[in-house]
Amino acid sequence: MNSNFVNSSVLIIAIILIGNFSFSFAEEYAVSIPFGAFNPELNTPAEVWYDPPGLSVMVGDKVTWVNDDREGHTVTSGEGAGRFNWMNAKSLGNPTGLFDSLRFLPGESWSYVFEEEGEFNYYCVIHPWMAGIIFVEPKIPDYPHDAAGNKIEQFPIYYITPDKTVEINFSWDPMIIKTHEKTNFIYRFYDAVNDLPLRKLQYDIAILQNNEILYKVEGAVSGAGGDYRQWIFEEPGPALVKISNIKPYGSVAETKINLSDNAIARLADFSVMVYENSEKSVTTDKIIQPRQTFQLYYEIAIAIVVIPGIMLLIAVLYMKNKKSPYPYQRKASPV
Ligand SMILES: [Cu+2]
Repeated sequence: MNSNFVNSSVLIIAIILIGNFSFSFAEEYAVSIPFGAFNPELNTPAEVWYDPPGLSVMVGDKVTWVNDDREGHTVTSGEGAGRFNWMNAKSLGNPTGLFDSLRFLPGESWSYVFEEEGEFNYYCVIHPWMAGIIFVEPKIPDYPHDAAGNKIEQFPIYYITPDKTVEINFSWDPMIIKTHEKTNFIYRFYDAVNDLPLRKLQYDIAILQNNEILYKVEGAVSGAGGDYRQWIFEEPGPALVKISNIKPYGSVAETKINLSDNAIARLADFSVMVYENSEKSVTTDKIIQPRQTFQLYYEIAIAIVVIPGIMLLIAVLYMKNKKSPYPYQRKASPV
């Protein structure tokens, strides 16, 4: 083995390691421009204009479009014309100016890094029927955090109420909250002075989002001094779990501290962030399917075979009824 080879191997390994290190938080995706995308006709060999036509990525991810067709294409942010609008010369598409690959040839590719969340339509300015969409979702931290994105260093959270009487241990599971998925809010109450579990307590718990109370109930703990609530969020965005009005349940709380006086300052707000669950959100209605050959044949088949068949059946039944003017008499005759 010569030293040149060894040196270049080391260099390559170093590049790979550095590369992996610096890109470890961003994913890379590929979108193919399939053969036939240049052809706007219904029997185009392209199943989709861009493959996949809709793609979900996260902020910071890189998407590379590869031209597998036989003509040059562009990836231009904005709304395409649609096949039929283009055919009627009504539209050539509307670029937004956010990104534009300009024309790239068969075998070539073009990349773009999405730095903002949102939905980004794109199309080809040369063939304005070609359209695709990229859904860019916020980067989800892999650690527990509040609604502002602040990292929670100690989880469960140890929180002491403003009146310094009650400590609440509060956590949620799973740690990253997503829409359409069960979240458990788990909490325990402790005597903040003596660090003993508080049993026989009652409290109010509410879940709020977008200035709306999603859930509110009066809870009570006994036994282990803990409780939990299960919730499924429908909408992404910041949410708040409010525990308030903590007071003894019944006459006496099993504690050395006095919880019988004013409970107004005995409260806690825990903010959380709810993320869009991309696996469960339906985006298929936004996905464009160019190839309609099969569907067209199917519709023609209905027109040629099924409709005349039904008409024939109706005609036969009608004739049958005409032939028997006295159906009730005939039915009665065998007696
Ligand atoms: Cu094109």
